[in-house]
Amino acid sequence: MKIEAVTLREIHMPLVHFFETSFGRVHSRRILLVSIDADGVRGWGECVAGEDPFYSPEWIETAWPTIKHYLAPALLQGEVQSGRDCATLFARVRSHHMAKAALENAVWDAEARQQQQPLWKLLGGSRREIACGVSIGIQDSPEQLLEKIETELAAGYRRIKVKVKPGWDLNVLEKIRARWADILLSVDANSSYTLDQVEHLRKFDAFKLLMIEQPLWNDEIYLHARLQKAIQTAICLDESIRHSRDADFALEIGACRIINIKVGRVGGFTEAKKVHDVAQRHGVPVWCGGMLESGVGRGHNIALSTLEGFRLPGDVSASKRYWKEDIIEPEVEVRADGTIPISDAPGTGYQIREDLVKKLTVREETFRARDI
Ligand code: OSB
Ligand code: MG
Repeated sequence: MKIEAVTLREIHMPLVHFFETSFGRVHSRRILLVSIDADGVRGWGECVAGEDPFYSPEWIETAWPTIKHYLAPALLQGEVQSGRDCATLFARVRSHHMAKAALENAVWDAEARQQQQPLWKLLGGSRREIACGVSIGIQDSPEQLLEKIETELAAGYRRIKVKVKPGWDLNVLEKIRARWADILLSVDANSSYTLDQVEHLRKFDAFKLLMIEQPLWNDEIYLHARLQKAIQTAICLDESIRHSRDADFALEIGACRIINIKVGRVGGFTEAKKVHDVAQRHGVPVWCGGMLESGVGRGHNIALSTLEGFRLPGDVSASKRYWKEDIIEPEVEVRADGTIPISDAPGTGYQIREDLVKKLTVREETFRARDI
């Protein structure tokens, strides 16, 4: 594979509805897209770093220069045969997983298009449809949350996840369970509790949740094992799992019973597959997390979710829940039974609307092999 150019673009896309987690509310996304040109095909990747360093230390303003000064030059100078080679090439740069994933995934994307193969097959997937859940942020009122849940259930989604934080937790769960006693329900705390709140967290057990996602510190695994021993509800780790060694450690010490895989958080498809494999070895289910992606990242999440171990519905939902108009064609649609069918088309099966991307672009920079 001869990689001729790497292009970074920042696009702005307002969300249809704001999204609020324990660390803040976002109304509009600044999305960093990466494209690579190689042997006459173009591969796309999305950097899922946020507008702020609140979910993890990375944000859009660290990703851009990290790609510009380190990762893109490494890719343009290196001998890359496939997406699999990228992780080694980027290893000298510590962390910056979301920046690395954007580039690595663009290479996988290009490789799939070049080989006229579906990306999901290249990744080793087997599922012909994937199960979808939704992540619903903190709302202005519990009534607004119930309305949202009602809409998503009517659309067919198979699992409802609600964001929680101290002050927006047991009170809303009571209201949800009073109305829907049996739905598949989980919560995501995004690290908003501490271990001295174990008595409070034990009260979540009454609501028969599928899981509680990342209750404690974003950079902590051991104390989650202490918490998991003290509560019945299965813990799912998100922020804490940065790579497959974290996953192995967490499962060995019993820090969680489920793992959320986000390809950006772990640094690309290669590492995401490794996390998946570790979980499989431990007999633990994984599911695909979301980062409010545009169609580029969404298409990649769908491909990843076809791997066998993705046994629980992911935060992979329809484009229209986020965007008035997505940058892919067709948009991601979810069927009435809460699934997305997997296409046999080459690449992701979704085409990038380059005209629309161009219209939404607020900054753009291209790096070429000959400039280095
Ligand atoms: O913790 O899963 C999370 C969005 C931004 C940052 C962190 C998280 C989320 C979500 C959104 O839950 C999932 C989605 O893309 O719908
Ligand atoms: Mg989460």
